[in-house]
Amino acid sequence: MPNTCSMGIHLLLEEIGKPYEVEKIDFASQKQYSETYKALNPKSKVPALELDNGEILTEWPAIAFYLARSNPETKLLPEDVLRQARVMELVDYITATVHMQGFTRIARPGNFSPDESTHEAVKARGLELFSNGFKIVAPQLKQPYALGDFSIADAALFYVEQWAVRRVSLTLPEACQRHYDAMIARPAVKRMLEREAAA
Ligand SMILES: N[C@@H](CCC(=O)N[C@@H](CS)C(=O)NCC(=O)O)C(=O)O
Repeated sequence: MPNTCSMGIHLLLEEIGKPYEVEKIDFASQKQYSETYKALNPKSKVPALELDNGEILTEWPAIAFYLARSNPETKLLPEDVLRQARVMELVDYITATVHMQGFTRIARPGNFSPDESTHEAVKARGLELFSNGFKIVAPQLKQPYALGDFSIADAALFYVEQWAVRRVSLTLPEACQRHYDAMIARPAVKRMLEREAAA
């Protein structure tokens, strides 16, 4: 689904540059809850990656880790184990906290409270958590990419920055804006965004 967290995985596939196929899971028609999709991914979430051997891999960090480790020539993960742990630390913070705790409250308040009268308050709390995430990440960012060299953490940071800029009109801290600008300039990011816009 364009403009969801799967754009980070879509971007990694573009960075790797090997042939892949995309199937749009249209949220407007609730395709994520269709029996066909649930047979592949009972969690009804994107992204899901079908491998050449037919296995289905889900969860953003697991998919990104798999893509990085199975394409070592692309250096999407550093070799040093501590640097690798630092990449996973940032990926986890973005996917589990900034996205799932912050942005999901804004996009899907019903997941946090069945009572519609509380939804504006849930969204406001989501915006606080989401924007606080950038404030926590910003001081640790290196240049030009989050941990110096480009890694899967940049694809994770990019998708939440894209939401901040395009979906909630949040002013990013300077270091995150600089990171976002560096990402937007990458040819693979441009290709991914063009493909998603056309989907
Ligand atoms: N923990 C999952 C979360 C994925 C997720 O929340 N995806 C959202 C899009 S950003 C989704 O598929 N939402 C569909 C729904 O909730 O109906 C991951 O890391 O991949």
